[in-house]
Amino acid sequence: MIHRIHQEINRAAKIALISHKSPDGDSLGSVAGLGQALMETGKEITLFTNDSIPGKYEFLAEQNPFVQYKKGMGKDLDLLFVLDCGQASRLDYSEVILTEAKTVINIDHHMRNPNFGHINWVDTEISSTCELVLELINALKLPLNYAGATALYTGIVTDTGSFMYDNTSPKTLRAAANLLEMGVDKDRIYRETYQSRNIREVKLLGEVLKDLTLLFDGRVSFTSLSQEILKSYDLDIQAMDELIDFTRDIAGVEISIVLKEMENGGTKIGFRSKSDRRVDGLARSFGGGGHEKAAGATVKMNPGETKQQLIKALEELFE
Ligand SMILES: [Mn+2]
Repeated sequence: MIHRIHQEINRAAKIALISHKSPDGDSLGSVAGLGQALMETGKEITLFTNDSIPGKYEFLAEQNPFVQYKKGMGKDLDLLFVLDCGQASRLDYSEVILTEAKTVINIDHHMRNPNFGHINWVDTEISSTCELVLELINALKLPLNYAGATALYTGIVTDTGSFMYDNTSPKTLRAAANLLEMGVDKDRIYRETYQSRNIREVKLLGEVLKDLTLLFDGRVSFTSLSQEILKSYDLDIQAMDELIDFTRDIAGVEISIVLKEMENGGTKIGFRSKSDRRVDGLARSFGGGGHEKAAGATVKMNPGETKQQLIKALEELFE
């Protein structure tokens, strides 16, 4: 696998990397991490995003030359890396780039990634795409600079819930330790990622939690965020991502679900689990996907209807 990727890199003059829509730390981190390492090879490298970068990752945007992808920009690419993208549709309007680039390499850690690339390196056991990318960088002996190391550390920290989730392995901690030895400023990463909340987000949290409901004998928590409330706090749908972790952490809760109303009236569903009950299958039955303990889906129904459908699906799960 690594040999084939190496061959493709050697053969290519123009290379790009792209993240998924609503980018998270792992998605931006893996694009920037591998991108920075490849930039050192002297080839022409472009780091694409296809969505706005959330404020908490602004520090990554300062250190890395991200470019918002527009249709046609992938036309003369020899090689495209799609990173942390569990399915092609997660590329949203940028999905067309898969046909623009000559060769596509898909590197990911999501369950049931359909291997949409010409070359596919999918490891569902690993903590994060960033950990996988670090493995690749080390195997190819590519140089990793400060910005690249910072980006990879950010992805590992965010995808492991700061090394709390069970996807954290001894290898993950060794990878993180290697990055710290390279001089990564972990304090700044924590401050930017977790400790730079907008006061409106915190106030919104207070209001939303008032309507938190527990179902299935307290084992499932539901919280909803309407467009109306988001607008009244002048926030967008990416606001308060941590709400779902907060409600997962209630004693007795096994699965937490957050329903966010989208501007088009549909619903973005987030799932988290802290028990053996997996949420990836649940997300898949609503057209989404993800990991055993963290998954998501987007549906056309409004949050009220979505909740009713989810309750039906959960009744089967808890039978
Ligand atoms: Mn990831």
